[in-house]
Amino acid sequence: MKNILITGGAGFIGSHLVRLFVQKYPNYHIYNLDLLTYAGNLENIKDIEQAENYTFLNGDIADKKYIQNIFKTYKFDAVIHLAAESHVDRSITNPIEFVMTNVIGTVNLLQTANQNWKDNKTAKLFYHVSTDEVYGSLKETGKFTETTAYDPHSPYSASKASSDHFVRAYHDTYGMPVVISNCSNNYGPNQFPEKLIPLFINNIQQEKNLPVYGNGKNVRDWLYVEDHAAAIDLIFHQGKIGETYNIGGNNELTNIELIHTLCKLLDKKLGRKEGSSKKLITYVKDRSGHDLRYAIDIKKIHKELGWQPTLNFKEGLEKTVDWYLNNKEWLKNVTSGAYQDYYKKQYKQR
Ligand code: NAD
Ligand code: TDX
Repeated sequence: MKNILITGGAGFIGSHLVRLFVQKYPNYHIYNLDLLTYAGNLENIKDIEQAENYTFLNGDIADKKYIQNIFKTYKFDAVIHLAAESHVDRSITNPIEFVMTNVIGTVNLLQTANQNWKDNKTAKLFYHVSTDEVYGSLKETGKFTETTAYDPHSPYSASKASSDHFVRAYHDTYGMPVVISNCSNNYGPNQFPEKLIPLFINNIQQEKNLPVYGNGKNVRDWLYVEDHAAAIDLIFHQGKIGETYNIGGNNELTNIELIHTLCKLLDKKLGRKEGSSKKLITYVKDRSGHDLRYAIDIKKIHKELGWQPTLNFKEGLEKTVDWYLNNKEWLKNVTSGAYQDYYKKQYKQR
């Protein structure tokens, strides 16, 4: 029996990972620690909440006393750390929150794990889940590898870069058994509708404008969320201590290409005339510090661990759209209340 702490398991990627681990590993006990911020939602993991090998813990990763207590009580063998503030636009208006959770929270977890594991590090692991945004922005060619120099531009990516550095510092200084992965843009069910794909699915349904930042030519490399969870599973079990693995979808698209595909698909699914959703596209003021292009070289994880994406973008996008259309209640719940204020503030000057 292994006791595994997964942080951020009520969020988008975390909920898919918690489900995978609870169902696939009955001999692990999964402790899901989440503060349930605006982005955390227990509905995301409702189907597994009664499982015998699952416990939900409601707390803040930056709360020193709380984290010390749960480490003492549950004697974790491993941590898979996903809890974070994750939206770039919010980091531009509220950078301190990103420092508190992404930097202080991560160091607090590292420090507590290190204290608790210092006499016996055998079979322990601190797995830090990070992003490709730490590498900065690419021009038209080239891809991020594990040795690309860090060059973050947004408060979000700067906070994630900082947390990555602390994870490596704990490995180098204290011999903490760590592993890091840096992944490209995820999409799929349960993603909060502040991120491009679910935001636009929601707006198209409601026939609201689709606010495209700048000229729409920024490029992202999209990966279906379950493929990311599968990569984390593989790295957790077979990754080498102290190593970094890049994870990506081999699927680069300009935002406008993606948006056109999404519009066409939704016209079909909603039984609307072809071309009607496209009319909602509105070019708005660009995001400050907007990175032009992200692309991930997945050679290392492919060669060493045999991982590659399994879903192509067409299948993944269709599954995603179907999920949102079949879960209108979920979408309605998360877009009521505070979301309305966020939306007004974020998009009013654009
Ligand atoms: P998300 O915003 O959907 O979920 C984050 C979760 O963390 C939420 O459930 C929230 O309640 C929880 N949380 C926030 N602050 C907390 C705190 N102080 N203490 C405890 N819990 C807290 O994020 P996501 O998109 O699922 O991303 C998960 C992780 O993966 C993040 O670390 C992110 O940087 C990384 N990542 C995301 C993507 C992506 O495309 N979404 C890509 C690469 C890496
Ligand atoms: O309203 C919008 N209009 C728009 O044009 C929004 C919300 C986004 N965009 C653009 C900005 C980006 O070029 O779409 C692209 C994708 O934007 P986001 O969904 O905000 O994602 P991004 O900024 O690329 O970051 C994501 O990928 C890496 C996640 O939010 C991060 O958590 C992850 O680390």
